[in-house]
Amino acid sequence: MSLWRGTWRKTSLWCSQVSVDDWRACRDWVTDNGQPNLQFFATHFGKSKVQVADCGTREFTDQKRLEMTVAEFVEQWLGDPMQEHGNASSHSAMSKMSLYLKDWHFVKEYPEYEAYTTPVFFCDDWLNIYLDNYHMHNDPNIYSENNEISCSDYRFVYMGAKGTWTPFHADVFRSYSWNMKSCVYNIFDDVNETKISGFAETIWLECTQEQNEIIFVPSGWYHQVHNLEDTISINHNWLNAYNLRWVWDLLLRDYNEAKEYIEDIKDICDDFEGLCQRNLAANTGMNFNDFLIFLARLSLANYIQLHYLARKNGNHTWNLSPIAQHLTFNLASIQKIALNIKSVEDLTGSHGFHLDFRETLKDPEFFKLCTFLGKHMG
Ligand SMILES: O=C(O)CCC(=O)C(=O)O
Repeated sequence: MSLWRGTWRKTSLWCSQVSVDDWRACRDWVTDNGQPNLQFFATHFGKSKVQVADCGTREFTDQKRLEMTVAEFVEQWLGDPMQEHGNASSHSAMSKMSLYLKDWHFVKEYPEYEAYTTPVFFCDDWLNIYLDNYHMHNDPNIYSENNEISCSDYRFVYMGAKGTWTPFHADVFRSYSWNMKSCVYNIFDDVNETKISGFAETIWLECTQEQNEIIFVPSGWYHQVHNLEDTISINHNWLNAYNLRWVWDLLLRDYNEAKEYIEDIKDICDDFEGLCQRNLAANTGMNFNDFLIFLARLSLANYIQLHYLARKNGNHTWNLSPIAQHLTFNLASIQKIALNIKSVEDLTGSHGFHLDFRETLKDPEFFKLCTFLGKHMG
């Protein structure tokens, strides 16, 4: 994997060997000689519909995506000499492709299977616990089945043969990501000054990720991945109090871009602001309203946990405990962003939002959100 960052940030990259011996993913998904156990996937999860990238065909900044079942994907992989040996020799159009199964919402689809447990460092994950209880989009006009599947959570499985790859990108919502390889290696591709402006001032990091190692990618770090061996990996994107600010900065930037892009139809548009927000949701994955409701529900959940802690430990020092400090920090971070949002003129004027706290408190999904938050706080 190679990572790029501007010189203005100080966060670092690390790999860690975690104890994964008890993960079903490490037992069931890998053969005794360390290869992906493709037959296991075809037999147990063959009917799942998945997104597969054709690594040989670029589409905008990503790769062309196809939809197929896991059984079809495995069949292509096993029947395709290019997938097996990393060099093309077949005549069919399909076999010239280098297919990479991506963004499979495996945990969402097979919750009972319990393929792995999220390592403790990555459990403070507001994005996925939120999406376990709510849809990201609050506006029914934005809701579409496909969209809801693609943003139903950010816990993914990837599978690809040697030679498959992921182009240079920064992650969705500028979230953190962690990535664990069951069997894999990564290395960096040809990215240079002609492709990325400011490249000369950047710092490049390059590493080979071995089997069972985890990589943490900080918010906003551009990276790309090349599989040097046949690979299965688990990837999560997540947000918490430490990187929320990145989301707001991204939303604001993308909103301004979306607005500028359709500025010329402003006068003939009945609901120009609504259109900007719909485009923002479609392109970035959430809009201002989605983000505000996310923040409001999480601040309330953090507040309730803090309140619960205060009542449980009635002494004067309860607020000095690490959990209380963490919850207070969470609330302070949300407040900081909320104040920043308030200061954006357009938003406060024309884009108020409404969340009924009384109704929220009665909502069983909100109760679950609070419970998850409490559980992850330890
Ligand atoms: O493993 C891959 O191919 C891509 C993973 C990635 O870039 C990510 O999780 O952000």
